[in-house]
Amino acid sequence: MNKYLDINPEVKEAIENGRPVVALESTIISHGMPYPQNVETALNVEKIIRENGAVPATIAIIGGRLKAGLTPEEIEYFGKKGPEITKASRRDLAMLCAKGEDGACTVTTTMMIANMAGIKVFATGGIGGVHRGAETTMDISADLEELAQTQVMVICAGCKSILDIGLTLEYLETHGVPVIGMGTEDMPAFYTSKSGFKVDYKVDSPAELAHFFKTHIELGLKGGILVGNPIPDEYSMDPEVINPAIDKAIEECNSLGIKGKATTPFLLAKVKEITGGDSLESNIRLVYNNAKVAALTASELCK
Ligand code: PSU
Ligand code: MN
Repeated sequence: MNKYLDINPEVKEAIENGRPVVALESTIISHGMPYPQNVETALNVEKIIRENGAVPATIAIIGGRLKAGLTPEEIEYFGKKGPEITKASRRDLAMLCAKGEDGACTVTTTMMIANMAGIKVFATGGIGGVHRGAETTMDISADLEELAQTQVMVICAGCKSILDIGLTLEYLETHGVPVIGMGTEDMPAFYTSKSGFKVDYKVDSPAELAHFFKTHIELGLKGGILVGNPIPDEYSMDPEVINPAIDKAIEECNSLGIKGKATTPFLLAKVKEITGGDSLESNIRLVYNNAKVAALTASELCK
């Protein structure tokens, strides 16, 4: 085992006995939602995963140790410290371990650490992707590169239209990452169930998804797969409300000259500010929905 990795006892026991485990990220806790809703959501997500037959493993870096599985106290710590904790992508991993510091794991580092621990299924809200205007800024999330090289299934509610969803799908195609729709042929757009872009394949159940992923693994294909699980209708937002809010957030981001790793957290916070609590409620609900599908899929994968 990697000498920097700590797997929490319950998670370890599950992995060793071939029982289902679902990885969860910590950037969504410390950078994606305000306190205390972030802690409440993270704990509820773990509960939903248990109720659906799997063991949750929230992933983070604490004092330079890579943690697969956090205690409720550690989740509280990440939620309370919030954006003060370094947002950790692939490039940050070695330095955080070398210095013995904390890091909030993005989709990228969660995939990396899940893979080190032997966890194959990961649930989150949204992934990073190709930003609008990337033709000139070259702002493309490391999440896409990680999907291209690490064999973990990521279940999300699609990408937010803070990104260029069409270009994000083109990038994934180039890198050979299959994009699967859970019960849909449309790539979901996070707050809404349809982006207007097609996924590569549609599946209709966690069993079908697990069968597909098992085949991907048995073929020895190196990268991950991306699953777009649409937000339930009752929680989806009105495009006429969310789209102008996103446009306004991007405008502000550009005029303030915000760049690099600060871009995504700024846009997420701005959209929330403009739409009030509505987008936060939708965000929380879609994460719950992804957690359930992930737990059921992980269970099927273990059969
Ligand atoms: N998109 C969301 N919510 C999030 C993120 C993205 O809708 O919380 C977070 C995830 O942790 C994701 C990261 O991996 O932002 C991507 O950041 P960047 O675009 O800087 O790669
Ligand atoms: Mn970026």
